[in-house]
This record gives sequence, C-alpha cells and structure tokens, in this order.
Amino acid sequence: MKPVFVINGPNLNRLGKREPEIYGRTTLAEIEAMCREAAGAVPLRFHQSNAEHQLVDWVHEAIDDGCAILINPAGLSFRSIPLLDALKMFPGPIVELHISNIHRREEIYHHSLVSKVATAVIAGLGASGYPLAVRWLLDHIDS
Ligand code: DHK
Repeated sequence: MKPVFVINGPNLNRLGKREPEIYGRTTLAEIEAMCREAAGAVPLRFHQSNAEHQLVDWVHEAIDDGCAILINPAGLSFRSIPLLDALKMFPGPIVELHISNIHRREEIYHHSLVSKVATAVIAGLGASGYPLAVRWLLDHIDS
C-alpha cells in the first residue's frame, strides 16, 4: 500500500520548547508517534525540514509514491509559490494542518496559499489535529 506523507515545515522541529503558550508542549517526535499509531498498518513517511526546497522534494515523492498528504507548512503556508505549485500536482487528498488557530493570530498568518489546494484544513486543535487528520485521510484514500 502506498504511504501517507506527513510533511512539517520550518521551526516545527522546535515544538515542545517553541512558544508553548501557542504551540503546546508536545514534541514533534511525540506527534510522529501519534501519527504512526493512528495510521496502524498503513505506511507513513514523516518528515520535517526548515528548507522550502526539501518540502517541495517530499511533495514530489508523494506525487510518485504516496496516497495522501498531511502537511503543516508552518511559515511557508503564506508565501511559498513553489510549495503551492508542487501540491497542485498531487492527485490525492491533502489535509493542511496548523497547530494554532491561524485566524485568531496576527494578520500575517490569516491567508494560507496552501489552502487553495488543500482538501481540508485543520487549525487550532493543537497536536491532536495530527492523528485526527491521519484517520480522516485513511478514510478518504483509494485502497
Ligand atoms: C506553525 C508555524 O510555524 C507558523 O508559521 C504558522 C503553524 C502556524 C501552526 O500553528 O502549526 O503560522
């Protein structure tokens, strides 16, 4: 079975220590474990990078090998045309996830380019959004 790609953008490697009043104290490693538990027997590729080109490369891998994408583009949500262009090529379901409710934050966080191609958007559920998104994706992929 083709894997689900979970792709995380810049600064998310600092989760747990990064502005816990906004992002909580769950670490990225703990989020990965939550995703893998939710995925069960379905293979899952879990990635994080602070580099835009790396996220684009992982989306290309998903285009060739993956069945679904869960992406927290972090700060790249709002300005990355290369990431948007790559996601436009992906034929399967895409869930865009933000740990915080970006719509209650500063104006700079209000308009995600990725939302123009996402099947669904989760924002404000904290780390709990990740396993929920994985389970939703498993229910919406072609077996
Ligand atoms: C994470 C980030 O790093 C911010 O740039 C986004 C997002 C919000 C989050 O809530 O997961 O604006």
